[in-house]
Amino acid sequence: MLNKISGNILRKKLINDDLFDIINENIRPMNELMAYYRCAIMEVETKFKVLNEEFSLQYDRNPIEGIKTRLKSKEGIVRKLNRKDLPFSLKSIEENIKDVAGVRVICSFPEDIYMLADCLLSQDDIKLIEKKDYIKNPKKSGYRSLHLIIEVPIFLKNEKKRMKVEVQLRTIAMDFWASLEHKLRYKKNINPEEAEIIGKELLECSEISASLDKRMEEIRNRIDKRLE
Ligand code: 0O2
Repeated sequence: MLNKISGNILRKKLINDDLFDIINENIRPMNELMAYYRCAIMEVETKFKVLNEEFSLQYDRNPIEGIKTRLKSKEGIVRKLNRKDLPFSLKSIEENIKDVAGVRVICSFPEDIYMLADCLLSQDDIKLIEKKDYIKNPKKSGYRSLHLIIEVPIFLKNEKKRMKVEVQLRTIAMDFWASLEHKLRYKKNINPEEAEIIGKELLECSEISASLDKRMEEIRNRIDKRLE
């Protein structure tokens, strides 16, 4: 009963114009920042679509099988700031959270990953911030992908803003593996022993899948040579 009364008093004290001002002051800039990240995703996605189109015209093949994009949720951003013990501010998000905007490019062959990364990074409006090559140096789990953190400009009414975007480039096989492994990572009801056994099996699968990628690429190159 006392809890209910004090709850009601607190509610009356909190729900006033000041509270709405606080919410508006903070929500609006956050929504604006998220919109800028969405624009940056569109810019990067278009760049890859243009490259795919050019290859399709010049070489009669598409190096890109698919592009997936995602904007990190506000909850995800807050959790990451908290995990890394970083300040909760828009400045801190822009400076420290490099994967708010994510673009995943799925290719058929490993060589295409490096070719596309080189093409993107040679564009004069793109700045490379960080590169992690989990194909040459796979993670302990067996995870493979090429990660690039880039900065891309977006052009607003009165200003140009440079936004960070995380680009993950991987083959269809690497993507297939990562989505299954991701399920294991986030399944809460698998006991540790079972998770270890599945983890070992997934590691083995990642090696089989990498060697399949390599063999398929060699076959593709042999076919291409014959057609020359
Ligand atoms: P989501 O929902 O996929 O975005 P950092 O961002 O640099 O502070 P970290 O861990 O060093 O953190 O980044 P890293 O390892 O370069 O890349 C993180 C992202 O890569 C993950 O995003 C996954 O998408 C992917 N990734 C990295 N390692 C693995 C792995 O072992 N298995 C799978 N399936 N994916 C992996 P998030 O943050 O997990 O979430």
